[in-house]
Amino acid sequence: MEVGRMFFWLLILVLFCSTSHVSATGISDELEDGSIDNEILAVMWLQELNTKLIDKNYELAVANWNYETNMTDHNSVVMNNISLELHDWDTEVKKKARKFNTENFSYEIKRMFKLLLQGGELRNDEQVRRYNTITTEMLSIYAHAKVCRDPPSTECLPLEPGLESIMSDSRDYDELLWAWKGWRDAVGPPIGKLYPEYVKFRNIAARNTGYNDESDVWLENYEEDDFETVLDELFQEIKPLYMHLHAYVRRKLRDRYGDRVSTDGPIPAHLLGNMWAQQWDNIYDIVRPFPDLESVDITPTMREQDYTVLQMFHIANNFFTSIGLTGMPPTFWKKSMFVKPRDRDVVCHGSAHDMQKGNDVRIKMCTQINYNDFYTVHHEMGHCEYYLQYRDQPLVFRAGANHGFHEAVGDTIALSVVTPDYLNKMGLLSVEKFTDRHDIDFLLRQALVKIAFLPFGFMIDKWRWDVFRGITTPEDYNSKWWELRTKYQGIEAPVERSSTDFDPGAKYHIPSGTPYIRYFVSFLIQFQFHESLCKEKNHEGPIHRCNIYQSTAAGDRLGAMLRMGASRPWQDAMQEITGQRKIDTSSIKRYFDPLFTWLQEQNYGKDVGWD
Ligand code: KAF
Ligand code: ZN
Repeated sequence: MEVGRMFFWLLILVLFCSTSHVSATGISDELEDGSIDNEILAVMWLQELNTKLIDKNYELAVANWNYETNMTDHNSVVMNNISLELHDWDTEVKKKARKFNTENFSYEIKRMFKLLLQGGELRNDEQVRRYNTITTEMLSIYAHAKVCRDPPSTECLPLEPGLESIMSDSRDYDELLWAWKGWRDAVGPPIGKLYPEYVKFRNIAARNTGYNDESDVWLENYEEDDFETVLDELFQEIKPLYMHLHAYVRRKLRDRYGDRVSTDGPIPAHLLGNMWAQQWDNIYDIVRPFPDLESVDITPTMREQDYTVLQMFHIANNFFTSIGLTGMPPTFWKKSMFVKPRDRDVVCHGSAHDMQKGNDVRIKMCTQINYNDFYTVHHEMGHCEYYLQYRDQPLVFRAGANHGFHEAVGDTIALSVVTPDYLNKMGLLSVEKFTDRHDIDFLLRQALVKIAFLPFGFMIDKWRWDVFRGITTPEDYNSKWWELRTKYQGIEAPVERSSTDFDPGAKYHIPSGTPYIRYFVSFLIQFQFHESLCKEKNHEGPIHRCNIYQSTAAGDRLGAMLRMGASRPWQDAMQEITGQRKIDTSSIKRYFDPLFTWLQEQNYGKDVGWD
C-alpha cells in the first residue's frame, strides 16, 4: 500500500473512533438531521451501504425475476415479503442518510446522497402491504387476460401471441374492432377499479418526502427546471412532420376502408396495425409509396431462412461486440428467458434485468421471429449493455444518465441495424442499387416507427401527471385519456367509450407503473446519438444511410458515455457523446428531411390535421 493511501485510512480510523454516535454498523437515531458534516465518515457509511445493498437488491431482483417468469401465488408471496423487508431497511437507510449535512462535501459524494434520497416513501407497513397487493394484482390482470371468440368457437386469445398478431396482420375492419375492444373490455375495468388507490399511495409516498405529488418525483429524474415546457417546445418542433405523416396515412387507410375513415378527422384507433396505435409499421404494406420496390420488411426473409430466436439474440450481440462493446456474458445466455414457456404464466412484455451482482444481466421476452422482435431484441440488449458498462460504478450511480438514455441505447444501435446496408451484409435484404425512391420507401417505414410514436410517447405521462396532481379525477380518467389521444395523435375510439371503461389500463406501462416520457425523450436523443456516432465513424452522406457496424471509434464514444452511468447530470453525458447539452430535434429532422419534403408534395392541396 502506498504511503499516502495508508495515511488516508489511518486518518479515517482516528476520525471514526472519535465520533461517539457512530458505529461501523450504524448511525445513532438520536442525532439530528443534518448534524454530521464529516465527509470521511460519509464515505465509509456509503461504502458499507453499497456492500449491503448489493446483497439485498440481489435477493429482490431474483424474487422479482422468479415471479415475472413464473407467476404463481407462491412466487408472488415470496417477492412481496422480500419487498416489504427491503422497504423497511430502505426507510432506515434514508433516515440515516438525512443525518448528514452534505453542503460542503465533494461533488461526487453530494450527488450520491442526492440520488439516494430521491423518491417517495411509504411509512406505514399496512400501506406498503396494500400497495404491493394492488400493483401485483394489476400486473396479474394484464398478464392473465384473454379474449374469447364468439360461440361456437371456444378459442380464447392472450395479448401475446394472439391479439397483437390480429392487430398487426388483419385487414378486416370488424375483426380488428373485436380484438381492440375485447382487450380493453378484458383488462380496462378491473385495472380501473384499483387505479385510484394506486394513485393515492404514490402520492402519499411522494408527500411524505416533501414532494407536491408523484408527478414531481417522475420529473425529477430529468434534473431540469421546467422540463415540461422544454418537452412542449420539442413536441411543437416535430409536429409538422407528424401531421403530414398522419394526413398521408389517413388517405391510404381511406383507400382501403372507405368512408369509415374520414378525409379530415381523426383516424379510428384500431386501423393502424397496433393495439395502441403507437407505431404504425405493421401497415407499411397499405401505405407503401412504391409497391414495385423490394420490401424492406425482413420478416418473410427471416422465416424463409429458418431464423431461430437464439440467432436473433446472437446477431444483436455480434453488433455490440463489433463496435468494441461488451458481449453478453455466459450467465446471460443461461438465465435469460427468450421465448414464452408453454407450461406457466409469465409477464410477456419485454424487459432487461440487472441482478446487480457480478455480470448477471438477463432479458425476458416472448420473442417471435419477425422484424419487430428483431428490433426489440436490440432494444433490450441495449439496457443490458448499459448495465455491463456501468457496473464498476457505486450502486447509486448504476442507472441511466436519465431514464430516456437507458431506453435509447439499443435503439441507437438499431438505427444502424435497420439500414439496407447492414441488412444486405447480413443476407436479410438484397437491394443492389439504392435510388431516391428506395430512400423514401425506407424513410416512410422508419417514420411509421419513429415519428408515429412521438405524440403517443408524449401524451401518456401528460395524462398521468394530471392524474397524480388531482387535476384529472377518476370519473374523468377515460374521457381525458381520449381527449389527449385525439389532441396529440389525431386518433379516435372506434366505438363509444364511457367512464366505466379504463382504456389507459390496456397499455402495459399503466398497470406496471412504469413512467413513459422516457420513450419520448429516447426517440429524440437516439437520433442525436446516431448522428454523432456517425461523425465519429467519418460517415459521409445522409445520416439515415449511416451504419456504425464494426466502427470501434463509434463504440468507444458510446462506451465512454455509458460507463458514466448516473454519476453526472445527463447534460454531461449528452456532452460526452454529442458535444451538446440539450435535447435537440434537429438530428431527427435531418434524418427524415427527404421524406418530409416528399410528404408535403403528396399532401399538397389535401387535408392536413384533424380539427
Ligand atoms: C420503445 C422502443 C420501440 C418501440 C416501443 C417502445 C416503447 C415501449 C413500448 O410501449 O413497448 N417499449 C417497451 O416497453 C420495451 C420494454 C422496456 O425495455 O422498455 C422495459 C419496460 C419495463 C419493463 C418492466 C419494468 C419496467 C419497465 N424496460 C426495461 O426493461 C428497463 C427500463 C429501465 C432500465 C433498464 C431496463
Ligand atoms: Zn426499454
